[in-house]
Amino acid sequence: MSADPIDRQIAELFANAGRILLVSHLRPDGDAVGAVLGLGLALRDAGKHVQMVLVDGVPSSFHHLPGNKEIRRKAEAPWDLSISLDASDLPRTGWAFGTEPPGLNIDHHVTNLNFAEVNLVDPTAEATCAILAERMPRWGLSITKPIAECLLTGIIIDTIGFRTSNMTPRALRQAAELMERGANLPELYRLGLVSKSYEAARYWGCGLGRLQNEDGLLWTVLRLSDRQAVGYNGNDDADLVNMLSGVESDLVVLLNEQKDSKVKVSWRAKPGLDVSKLALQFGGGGHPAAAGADIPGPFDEIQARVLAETRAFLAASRTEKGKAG
Ligand SMILES: [Mn+2]
Repeated sequence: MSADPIDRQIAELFANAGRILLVSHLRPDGDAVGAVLGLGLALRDAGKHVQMVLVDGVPSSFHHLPGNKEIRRKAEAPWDLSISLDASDLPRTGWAFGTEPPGLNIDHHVTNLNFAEVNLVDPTAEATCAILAERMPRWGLSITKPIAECLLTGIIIDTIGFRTSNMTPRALRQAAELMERGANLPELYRLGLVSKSYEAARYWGCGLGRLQNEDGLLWTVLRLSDRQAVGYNGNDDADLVNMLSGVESDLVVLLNEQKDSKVKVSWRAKPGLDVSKLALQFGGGGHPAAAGADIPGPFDEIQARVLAETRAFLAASRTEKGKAG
């Protein structure tokens, strides 16, 4: 058994709850879907009544994951324990719990606000699913094949296929263990990360056609009209920003227009820059190498503000580096 007191605390929370609500963040990625399903299915196997909620539903690239059809967009009271997964603050969950803070918060974002009664936040973990893969056995939960498939998907997606700068041997060992439990790595990798629809490829084309390079700052925009023009059904960027992070640059910014006059901004940086600080300035959060924010307001105004702040951030970090070097 583990010596970490929080593991005992979490096992106790589970023991004392019959009805458990699990929620993750808006515009869910593979780590969000994988964490809700992985922990949700395990708690159900342990005899709990489980509700799994994603306010924006499950994106089509994760429709192959076991149990995904049971995920609802709205929570139904009552529940004895509510759990937030992979979300650094309460608004990020789409207020799925109402305004009450949840009982438990499990996350790996360095910007997490520790907003729950019990908080398990490990910024050294590559994915929330990696935290779960490591600790679920300590909480008395078994990782069956379907659960291993969900958790491995979260690790694959958040590490963009084991290649982000925060990768550790620990995550590779966890992935190996999940494979030993029956998860098919090449298949989950292909379905979750590589495979894209024709519409998604054309949607990329809209963003790629406008790509700008300002001395190492790479930026582009996706508009609502682009989605309509190419028939793309998602409300995300179809992973364009991750693709752009492979293009030579110091920093990548993608502005993605959303309904209800908001703009979803994503930053990607090469090692040595911490864009989570930039995202925090705009009310968002994330990791040093990958961060984002949802910013309300007119598109052009936000574009001007975000680009100005990002240019200033990059200039300041270059000056610092010049001094240090
Ligand atoms: Mn994550």
